[in-house]
Amino acid sequence: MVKCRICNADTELFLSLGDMPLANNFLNKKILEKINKGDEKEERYPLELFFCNNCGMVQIGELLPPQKLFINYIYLASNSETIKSHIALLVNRIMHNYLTSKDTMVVEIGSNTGHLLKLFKDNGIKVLGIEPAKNIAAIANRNGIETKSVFFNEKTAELAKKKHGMADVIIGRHVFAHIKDLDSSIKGARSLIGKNGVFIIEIPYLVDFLERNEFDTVYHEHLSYFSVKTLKFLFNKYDMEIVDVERALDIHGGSIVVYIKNKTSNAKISSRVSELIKLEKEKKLDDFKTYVDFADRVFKFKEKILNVLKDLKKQGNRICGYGAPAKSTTLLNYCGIGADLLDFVVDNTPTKQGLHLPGSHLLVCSDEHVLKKQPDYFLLLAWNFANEIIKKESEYIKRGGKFIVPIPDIHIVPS
Ligand code: DWN
Repeated sequence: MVKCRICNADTELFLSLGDMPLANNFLNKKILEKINKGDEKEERYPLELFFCNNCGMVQIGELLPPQKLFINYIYLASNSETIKSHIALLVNRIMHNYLTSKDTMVVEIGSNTGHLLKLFKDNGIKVLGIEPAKNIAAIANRNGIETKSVFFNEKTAELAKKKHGMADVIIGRHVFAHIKDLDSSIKGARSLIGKNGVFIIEIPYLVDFLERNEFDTVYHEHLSYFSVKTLKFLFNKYDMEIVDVERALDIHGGSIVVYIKNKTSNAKISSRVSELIKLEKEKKLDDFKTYVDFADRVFKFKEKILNVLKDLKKQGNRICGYGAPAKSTTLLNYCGIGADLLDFVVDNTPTKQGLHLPGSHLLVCSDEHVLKKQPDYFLLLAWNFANEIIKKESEYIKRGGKFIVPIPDIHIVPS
């Protein structure tokens, strides 16, 4: 029985995606040869989703050691226009609403290459990055963004406070759902922001996850899948409260930006908090049947996408994958999509090019191959950037190319 990570009640299994490789564990040629010869085995772990009827928490069952997942990380913060404009807006909003004086400090958890902190630093604000991936922290420090290569927890928060003082803002974008030791991290944030600081987390939103059938965003890095109601319950245990929340509908499949303060701050609570909790009730997020229906749609998706791809292949079309996101590992491996259907994938991340995807072992090529190879179809694995990518690849489309967009519903662009 899997116990709830927040309230320790029994949870119920509603989706099993099978034994899955680690989403960002891309393989180099040498390792792939060893695996193909049988000299090495590719790690796979059960990937299952559970629901807690008591507090509404949705979580995976297999909690792997963070050291295994994040010490040497391949994901470079997105260089997409969609994310860049979102971050610029978010930083402006934070500076306007929460950073009243110049003599302030912003700490980012999971700061990656320091791209977000740079925006604060360029405005004269003291910044500190916390990034456990040593390879990525090194890039941030080379970029002049002071970054500690540690996991954020109560201990490292105290060290940061001793050395740099209190933080007016702690921000974590798409990292809170990855945290295994929630207790220590929340206690660390509570202590570091003190009475008047704010803890800001941006996370995928459970309403969007369910409504848009985003099953492929389930992988071992993503331990938790939060509603506002569950977050409110969680932070209340630490005498903290959600003072505001904003939806970011086109970010990573639909996210929420949640602003949390210590209750001692007596901050005004935005009505947006209760409005989203009401929306979650209307969407029946407290009803197990909602999750069973979601799982049913996932089963049906697998059959549908395979039929679409097999029919196109039978008609003689060449199909490749577009984007090598972590979620492509779940989608391709759960649906059994491999070299029989896709020739290769393209991706504009230098650290991924030349490597092979986990499980499917498809080769990741640079996006110069889009026009060089001009396949008849691309399966858009980075569907969360569909608008941006389809706009960018106008020449490919002009030459007759088409995109199969799998999520939220399978459709072909241009139709
Ligand atoms: O939570 C996480 C999310 C936020 O980011 C992390 N666990 C890991 C990562 O997940 P992901 O790999 O699914 O993230 P992205 O940003 O959705 O990945 C998009 C992929 O597509 C990247 O590898 C870059 C690539 N891409 C591309 O090749 N051409 C993206 C764009 C916009 C493009 O034009």
